[in-house]
Amino acid sequence: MSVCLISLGSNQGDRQGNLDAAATRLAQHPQISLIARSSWHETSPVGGPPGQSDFLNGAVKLETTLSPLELLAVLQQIECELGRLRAEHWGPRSIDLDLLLYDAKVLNSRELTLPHPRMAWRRFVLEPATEVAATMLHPTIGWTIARLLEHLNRSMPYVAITGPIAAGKTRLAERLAAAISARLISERPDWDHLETFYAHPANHAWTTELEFLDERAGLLSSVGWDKLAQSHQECEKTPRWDCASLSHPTKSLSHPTKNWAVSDFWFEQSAAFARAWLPAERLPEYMERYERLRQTVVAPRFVVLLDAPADELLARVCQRGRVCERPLTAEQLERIRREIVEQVSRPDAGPVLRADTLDADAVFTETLAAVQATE
Ligand code: PH2
Ligand code: MG
Ligand code: MG
Repeated sequence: MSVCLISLGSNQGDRQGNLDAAATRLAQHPQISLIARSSWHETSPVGGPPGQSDFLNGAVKLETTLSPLELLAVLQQIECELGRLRAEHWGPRSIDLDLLLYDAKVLNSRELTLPHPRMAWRRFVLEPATEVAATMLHPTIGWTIARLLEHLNRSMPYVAITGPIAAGKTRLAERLAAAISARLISERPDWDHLETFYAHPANHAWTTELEFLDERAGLLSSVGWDKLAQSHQECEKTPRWDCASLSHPTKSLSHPTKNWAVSDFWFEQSAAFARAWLPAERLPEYMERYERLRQTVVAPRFVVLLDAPADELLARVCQRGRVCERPLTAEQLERIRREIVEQVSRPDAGPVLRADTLDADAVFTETLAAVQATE
């Protein structure tokens, strides 16, 4: 028997009737036994077209002898029987059944991604899920469902954007900051130093990596964020989102988002760059300093990983024409890319939105929806 966690959502027709009917049909399936059912939560729509009605969301925990794909087929069958028409992406639906967790299975296939790729920062998923599966583990993040929800509640309203060189981190950070009136935390590399470094990486890696590390630690020092946290809590009392402006992402949002911060780097990416550039014998000394500084920086609510193949990165490096970056090779870019992907895959990285797409608009929309889902 496998233990599974399912989320349910409805914002069309008889919402409560739809959720009840879906839960009943699951319970009646010969190869499924329902273990627990959450209460139904009224939630604001996240993402999708403007003017959608509020959702009713819930979660169920079940045991089954069905395989992941068989269970997915059962969920789709029930959606279909309850009148789900697949139309617009993130559009209104009479019923949506999402497979969040199947034991501790990790799967990336065309039909199914496990765990559900967006579950870790969605309040409308985690609040009901905590009622039925507080102690279930998210297999890649390594946190329980209850801890993921606690992280949403306790972390600063802060998004860190990471990725290899020329992935588009600064562009996304600026665009997001403008859309939600967030404070932009931007690193300002010393281009002259970088030019010397890229010309002879072996000679200058130590000072360069320490400069990046210290600058990031300074920018993210938890000193000064306490006041921000307070004003954010006060803001919670006022309406959260201006839905009209959300559907036009170029307009800025008026409300609580003014307390968000966005950085065009992630503190932990320093360790990935250090592994890529430093000689192995200097790494322990670097890591000692890194671990000490890590205790002093603010942790993001979630990280956005911008990824692209090395040859695409190289093309963009050439295109943007920074003199200092000319010596960079595809091999070096690939090494950095690999180390960053490895870093975000570590259990202590917290929730990560992976954006493997080259479509900047799609990544922006996805990131904006993620910010909204945490609120
Ligand atoms: N589902 C979505 C997109 N947005 N918002 C809320 N509040 N509840 C949902 O279930 C939901 C959503 C995609 O499935
Ligand atoms: Mg869904
Ligand atoms: Mg779905």
